[in-house]
Amino acid sequence: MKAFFAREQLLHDQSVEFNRGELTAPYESGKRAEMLFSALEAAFPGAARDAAEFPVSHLLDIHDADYIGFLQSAFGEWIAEGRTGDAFPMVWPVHDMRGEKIPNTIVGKISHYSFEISTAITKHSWISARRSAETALSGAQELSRGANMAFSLCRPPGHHAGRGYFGGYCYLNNAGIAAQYLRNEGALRIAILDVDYHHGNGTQQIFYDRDDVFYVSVHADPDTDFPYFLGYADETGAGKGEGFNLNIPLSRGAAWPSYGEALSHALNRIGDYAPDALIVSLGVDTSAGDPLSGFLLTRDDFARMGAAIAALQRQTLFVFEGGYAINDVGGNVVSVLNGFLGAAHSTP
Ligand code: Q9C
Ligand code: ZN
Repeated sequence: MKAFFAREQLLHDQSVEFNRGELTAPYESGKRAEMLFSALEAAFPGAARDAAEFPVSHLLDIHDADYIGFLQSAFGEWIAEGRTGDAFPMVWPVHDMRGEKIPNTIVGKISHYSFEISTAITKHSWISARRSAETALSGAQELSRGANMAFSLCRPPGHHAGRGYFGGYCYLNNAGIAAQYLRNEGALRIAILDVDYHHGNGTQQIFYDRDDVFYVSVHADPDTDFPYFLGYADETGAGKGEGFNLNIPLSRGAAWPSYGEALSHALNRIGDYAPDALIVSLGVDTSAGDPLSGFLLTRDDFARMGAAIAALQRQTLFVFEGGYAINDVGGNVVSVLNGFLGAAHSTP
C-alpha cells in the first residue's frame, strides 16, 4: 500500500471557528493530519510517498474557473482592503435574493463563493487545498498505474466543496477531482462511496446529472445535521444521472447494526453498478466520541467497514475527509485499511 501526503497541507491554519454560537479552536486542524500521518508510518512502514504535482487543469475539470481564480486571490484581496485575520464569509443570498450576483468587493465575493460560517480563507488555504487535491490525484495516478489500492491523506478535506463554493472545511473536491482523473485515464464508471458522518453535498452536486460517476453516501440525516440543505433520500440524480445518486441518511445514535446494514446496501448497489474503480471518501467522524458527530462506530467497526469494502474487489482509492477526535483518527483509519488489506489478502 502507498499512502500519499504533502507537507504543505499543514500550512492552512484557521485562527478560530464559529460553531454553535461560540468561538472555538478549529476542529479541522493540521494536528489531526500530522497525527494521522504518524499513525500510518507506524502501522505501514515505508508506505508514505510525497504527493506529486499536477497541472491546474485537473482542478478546472471539476471546479468553475472563476471559483479557482477566487480561491487563489481571495486572501490577498482581503488584506488589500485593510483587513487583518482570516477572511470569513458573513452574508448569504438566501431564497429569492440575487444569488447569481458576484459583488465586486471581497466581502461580497467570499459570500458568493461559500455556504456557511465555520470555514474561512486563510493565508495558506490555497496552497494547502491545492496540495490536498494533488494528494488525491497522486492516489488516483497510482490506481491508473495498476495498483489495487492507495490511501490519500488529504487535508483540508473536500466533499463539501461544490463546483463553485467552499464550506464545511473544504475548498477543492478531492474525491471528485480524483474520480475525473480516472475517467480521463480511460475508466468508464467510477463509484464514490462517502462514509463521512456528513453528507458530501459538493460531490453530489458535481456529479448529480452524470451516469459515469455513481455517488453513494451513508451519513447523518440532514434534518438534524450539517449540511442541512442536501443529502435527503429522495435526491436520486437528474437527467442522465437519474438513479446514479444514492443517499442513505441515518438517525443520530446509529451504531454498527444499523450502520453496517446501510453500508451493505450501499455496497450492493455499487456492486450492481460494476465500477472500474471505487473512491472512498473516508471520514472517520462516525466514531463514537467524535466531537462533531452522533454515530457510535468503534475501532473494530472500522475494520469491518474496510473488510466490507474489500469484498467488492474493485481498485480502491481511500481519500481522507473528516474525523475530529484527534487521538482516535489515526487508529480508526489504520483499522479501515487493515480491515481492507486483511480481507483482500484472504481472497484467492
Ligand atoms: N454544529 C467534514 O467533516 N460545522 N466537515 C458543523 C455543526 C461544519 C464537517 C456545525 C462541519 C463540517 C469534512
Ligand atoms: Zn464530516
